[in-house]
Amino acid sequence: MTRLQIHVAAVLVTTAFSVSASAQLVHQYTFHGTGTVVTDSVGTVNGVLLGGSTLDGTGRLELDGNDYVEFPAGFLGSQASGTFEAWYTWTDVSVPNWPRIMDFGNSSAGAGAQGSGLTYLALTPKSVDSGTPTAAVRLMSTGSSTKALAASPAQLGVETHIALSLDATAGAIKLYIDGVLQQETSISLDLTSLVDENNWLGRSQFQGDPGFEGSLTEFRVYADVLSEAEVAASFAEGPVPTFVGQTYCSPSVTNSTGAGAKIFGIGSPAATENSLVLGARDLPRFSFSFFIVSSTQGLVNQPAGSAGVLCLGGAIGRYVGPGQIQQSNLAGEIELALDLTQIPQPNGFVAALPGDTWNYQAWYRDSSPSGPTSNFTDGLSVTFN
Ligand SMILES: [Ca+2]
Ligand SMILES: [Ca+2]
Repeated sequence: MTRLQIHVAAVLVTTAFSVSASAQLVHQYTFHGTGTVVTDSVGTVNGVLLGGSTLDGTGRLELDGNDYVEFPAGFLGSQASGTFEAWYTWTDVSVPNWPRIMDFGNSSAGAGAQGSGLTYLALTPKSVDSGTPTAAVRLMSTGSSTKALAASPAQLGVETHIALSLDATAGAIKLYIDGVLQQETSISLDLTSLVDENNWLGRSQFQGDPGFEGSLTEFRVYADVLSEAEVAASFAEGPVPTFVGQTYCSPSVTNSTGAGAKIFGIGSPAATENSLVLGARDLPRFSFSFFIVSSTQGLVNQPAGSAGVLCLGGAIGRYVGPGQIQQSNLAGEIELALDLTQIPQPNGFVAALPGDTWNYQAWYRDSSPSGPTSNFTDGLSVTFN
């Protein structure tokens, strides 16, 4: 399988995905699914989403400043060392000090409540110490915290990888940003000294700290210390992809497989990142297929003798350039990495701009008892930012 197919498979079946077979990944939260249960796709420790936010099926968790994820007390068990990594996007334009990406520990106010932090293992996009992303670790309730500071301020609105390792044997914490080691700081105690009573994403043990405003794409916990190379590889491989856009015109008309074919988008809705991949599944095996696109939605039943429904209107472009018409694979899937600067339209190519909405479908060949026919997936509407 290609890397994309592995990613897509991981998304579709919500299985674990990790770059390093040797690293002991013990918990992984990709934020796929819907509702308020944050599912552990490797271990069995689910979290619950509090504060009003709900998972929306995209694989990206939006936090509005008072939303947070709570994991059960005793999360870390007897683990002495470990690595914690997250992909986060911070969007708080007031750029306050000390919002938390994660904060595992306990507070003076007890279970479930913010007070004064007693012990904690925390990651923030900005500390007062440096104005940069910071790991702050305090493993006993007296004395000061141990910190590892990033070299540069967080970039607002940019997805960032942050990782913290605590090595009990070496007696050190390390902070990484986007796969690059920022600072190593000595520490004397290990994770068994942490009182992991309040284990939160997006919320601080301290009453006075701001909530986290932005989004989380993935959070992972390892039972061992990732090497610098492993952290760099994890950053390079990236999180399990996020679904992009909203499907509509669903379900599609059933085809010869007995199911209706489905379209999906993965990657980023940021026009400037130009990293949207379209996929279609539940196609007949080895059928010719291509994607179509329009800025307008429509609803035309059985156009030109097709068995399906055309869910686009207005000017409709077709992805039929070199390499774009495809034959579905054994699993009945196709995928196409789009060039958002080259959206085909009847009068030439146009570029996707922030604020634009484009609608997609896939058309495909199929067979029926009465002979060859064609069909369509459901529709996907993507608003770019
Ligand atoms: Ca995710
Ligand atoms: Ca809220």
